[in-house]
Amino acid sequence: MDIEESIKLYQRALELIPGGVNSPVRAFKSVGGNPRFIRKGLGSKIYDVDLNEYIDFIGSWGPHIFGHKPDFIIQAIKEALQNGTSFGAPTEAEVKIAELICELVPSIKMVRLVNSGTEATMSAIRLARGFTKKDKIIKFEGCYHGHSDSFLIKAGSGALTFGIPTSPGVTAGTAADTLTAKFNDIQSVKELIQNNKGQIAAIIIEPVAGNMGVIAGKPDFLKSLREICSEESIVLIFDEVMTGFRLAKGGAQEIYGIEPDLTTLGKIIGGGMPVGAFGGKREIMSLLAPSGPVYQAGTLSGNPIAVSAGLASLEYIKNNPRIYNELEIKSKNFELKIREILNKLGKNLALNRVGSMLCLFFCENEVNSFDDALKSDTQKFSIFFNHLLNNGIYLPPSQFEAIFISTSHSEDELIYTAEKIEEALKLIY
Ligand code: KE4
Repeated sequence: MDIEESIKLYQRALELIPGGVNSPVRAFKSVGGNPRFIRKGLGSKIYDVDLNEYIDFIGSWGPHIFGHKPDFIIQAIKEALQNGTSFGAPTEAEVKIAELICELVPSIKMVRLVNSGTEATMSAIRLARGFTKKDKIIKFEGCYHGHSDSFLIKAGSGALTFGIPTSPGVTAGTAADTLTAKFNDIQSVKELIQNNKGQIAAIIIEPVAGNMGVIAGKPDFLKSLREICSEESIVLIFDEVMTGFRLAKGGAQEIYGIEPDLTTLGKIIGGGMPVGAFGGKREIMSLLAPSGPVYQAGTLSGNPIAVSAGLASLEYIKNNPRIYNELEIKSKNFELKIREILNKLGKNLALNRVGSMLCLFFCENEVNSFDDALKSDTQKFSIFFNHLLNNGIYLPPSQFEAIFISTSHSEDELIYTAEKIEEALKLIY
């Protein structure tokens, strides 16, 4: 596969952009080789600057549940562009998307738009601290909530991929206020609460973790978390930046039937443009400036072009809820194909799937926790990744990410991908 132009661009990028990329996980560091510079995407495909074609299972890390360049999103952006790009003043579109988010996610009674998932989670934590007048937070090892200081403690995603789950530059004071528990281990949460009685403002969790590979929160674990937070006056925050509108129109909380106090959103609500949001109980949200004292702001928050893409995305979801059934059938069939291959090879690798998010771990037995995920053989994953890449299949370049299936992936593409997965596994084992 000729990747000459990508190589040249990477060399130029490395001169001026740290690591040659604007987000670390894009650099292919853990899988080796030259990142592909992408020129365009259409449906389930992306094309690099050497015009190589790939079936895309990253989908821009989650936003593209409908695949690249869906007509209804492009049309919405074109229409919004006729009126200009940004006003720094309220617009009708922001009211419409707020109404839609609150309609689709009933636990959200009020919502504030921001520009990324990081801004959403960072602001939600500040709000929870302002509401409870307590300082500490609990997060879970392997969960990733963006790159604000409070969360770069034993974080997942790129931080985990590069072996820097706790980042330099995070002060001891900040780190002291972030306690880490074990995912799916309610005892570890109870111990932290016992040892920090009355000091914990919030517990933030990905109800289905997508940043240490894919690991579902166990229903009884999440239910206990809800109960404990209610008993201890701790704000329960579901970070649904990835799972929101991905797993169901109401996100993971709809599937589990659990109502968090606050929810953070991103990715799909921007339809590929930079939009994040956080929302939840009215008595908490109303503490936000200018209605309350907890400050939060943003020049481009609610940007009309970005919101137009998000609005089109959510309106499509509202009008076509059957997409989740279709995605479930498509994703389950894909999972079964891979399980058949693993059975044929006699390899009991862990394959986790929730809806259209899945991950094949290069370790035997089950993966239900961060410690389990760490047992994965990242060398084997690298061989797997590169075999697929060289056969025109673009997976997340890390064992600790999620594969996303979209409405635009065809049955033939999934069959082809399964065939290449079988080839790669035969190379490895
Ligand atoms: P952003 O700031 O990247 O928009 O969102 C941060 C974030 C928050 N919460 C969850 C559950 C997330 O998954 C993310 C971001 N996800 C990663 C992919 N695993 C972003 C990819 C990247 O860092 O380039």
